[in-house]
Amino acid sequence: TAERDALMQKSAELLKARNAVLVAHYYVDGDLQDLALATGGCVSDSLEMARFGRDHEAQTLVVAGVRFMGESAKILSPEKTVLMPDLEATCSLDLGCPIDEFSAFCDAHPDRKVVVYANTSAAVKARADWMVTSSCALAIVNHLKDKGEKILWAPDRHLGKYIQQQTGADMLMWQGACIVHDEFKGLELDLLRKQYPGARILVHPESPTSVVQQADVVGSTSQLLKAVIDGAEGETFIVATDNGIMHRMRQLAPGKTLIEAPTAGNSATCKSCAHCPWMAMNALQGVVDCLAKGTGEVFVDAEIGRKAAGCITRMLNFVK
Ligand code: CIZ
Ligand code: SF4
Repeated sequence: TAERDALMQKSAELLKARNAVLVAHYYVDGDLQDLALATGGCVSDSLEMARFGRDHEAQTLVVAGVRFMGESAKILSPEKTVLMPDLEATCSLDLGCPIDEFSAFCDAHPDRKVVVYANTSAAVKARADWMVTSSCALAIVNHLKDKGEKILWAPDRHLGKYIQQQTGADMLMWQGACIVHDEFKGLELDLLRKQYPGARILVHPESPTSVVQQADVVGSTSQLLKAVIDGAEGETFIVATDNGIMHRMRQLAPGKTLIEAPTAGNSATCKSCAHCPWMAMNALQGVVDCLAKGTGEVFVDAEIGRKAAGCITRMLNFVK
């Protein structure tokens, strides 16, 4: 529409005028993803977003995603200005792992290495030994297991269980979940699979075990995207992750058929159920507002940021 085009243009002008770059997650609105790519920014998962923001020369980072992504950007680049289209955009994993309770849990198990998922607050990361994302969690947990370490894992219980099964590591688990991925249904997926016998099943490991068990590929958003791109021409995929990713999948793999994995009730064809309400808070108007008015600035306490940087940097050095 004309309104959308005007907002796109206004955003692009402001990004340039403010020496800012847009760093967007695969789950945000397709317009924001397109804007990021058209203006020299990136569309990616939380691992790549962190790296991209750290390495980019722009003085201002606009992070379209959820709160912990803005915080990680600020932690890695304390000298940069980090803005978000909507600071209220959070995550059920972050909300479900408050620092006081988490810290007490860690204190009760001093013999364990504390490994936290990226989807946590800066304070939780500051209490951890390692941060991981779903792209590198298996490799890092394997590394710790090989060193004979026992692990305290937080906060996603499904991802934790998957990694424990794959690695055989000794993992004590926080019981958090992603409200989006937790809704994928194993029984309905099984029915859908029978309707599309040739389809390959792609699953993000924040999904329940009954769904992960049916996967041909289990992986992070970027790994699932790669599986679609690498697939045969005309191949069909059933995708169990936030449906925001469909935008980029369709752009990069136009010849493939993509079907959303079922979420609610008995419907095997439930549409648009799996979308994160916090990712959805990111809008073009928010990009314009934060750049024009300086709203949505992310601040992280300096001492917490310094400690959290240690565990994020440990991961980035491990994966490079
Ligand atoms: O579900 C999320 O928030 C994901 C997949 C984050 C990430 O690692 O990109
Ligand atoms: Fe958090 Fe799930 Fe939303 Fe990702 S999709 S931000 S894990 S609630």
